[in-house]
Amino acid sequence: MATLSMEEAIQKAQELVLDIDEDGAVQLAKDALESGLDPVRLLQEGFTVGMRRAGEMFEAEEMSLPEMIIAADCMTAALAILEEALPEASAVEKLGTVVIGTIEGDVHDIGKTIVGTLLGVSGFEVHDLGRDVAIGEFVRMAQETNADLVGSSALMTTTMVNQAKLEAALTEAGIRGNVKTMVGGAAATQHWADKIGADVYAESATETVAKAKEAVS
Ligand code: B12
Repeated sequence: MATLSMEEAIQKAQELVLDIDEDGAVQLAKDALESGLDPVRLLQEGFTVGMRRAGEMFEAEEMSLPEMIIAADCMTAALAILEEALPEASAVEKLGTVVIGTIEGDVHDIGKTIVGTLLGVSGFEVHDLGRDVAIGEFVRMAQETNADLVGSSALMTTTMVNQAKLEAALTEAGIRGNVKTMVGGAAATQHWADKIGADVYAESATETVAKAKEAVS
């Protein structure tokens, strides 16, 4: 195998998602690791950018739903390989406890999983509730784990309203003062976070880690 450069790998990751080539995506992930490339950059600048482009193509009716499903499978398969190469948290001391999930009604979980994984390897104790998570489940888990941070992901305009409902539910349960909330996913913005009173908005997994550290410090 010829050694890959970071730029080549990023470019190839974007193309493979759009070509819906799962075997190619898996091979690229393996080759990139063998070449000693940064798995986080490959995820963020390569596969994620390709997935976003897939969404634009779907919206423009240049990609069908079944193709979008396979594109997502390509990214998930590559993620499974790259995840293993993420460095283990070096901090002996736990930075804080995070409850994270994709909000009720929404099944998009690739980005949320990357965020949860990166928070975990950065020293947070992460409770990933999965996707289409009932608002009450976020609240129950936050209470049970005495969470410092509660993060929700929303990718659709129809489901982002549930992030606002989560804010209200945490307040109603009397624990909003004890936790910081984080919102993300393609539907969320800084403006949305400000509007619903969420403490943190982040656009990417690395930005989430930086802001989560800041929020608990
Ligand atoms: C892949 C995908 C799917 C896959 C999901 C597979 C899976 N397991 O997740 C499948 C094919 C199943 C799917 C289904 C649907 N989808 Co879809 N999908 C996408 C697509 C193309 C990419 C999403 C993705 O994985 N991106 C890559 C990840 C890595 O990026 P990310 O999620 O943004 O995450 C990053 C950041 O946002 C941030 N982040 C993420 N979560 C969090 C959480 C916190 C707390 C923080 C701080 C940060 C953070 O960090 C992440 C890493 O950097 C998007 C397009 C887009 N622009 O997002 C459409 C998109 C979201 N889907 C869309 C639609 C309409 C649907 C369907 C309704 C289609 C249908 N007709 O059935 C269904 C929805 C079903 C449901 N109830 O949820 C629309 C939503 C439109 C809207 N504005 O509401 C989009 C925008 C496509 C489009 N342009 O039309 N989809």
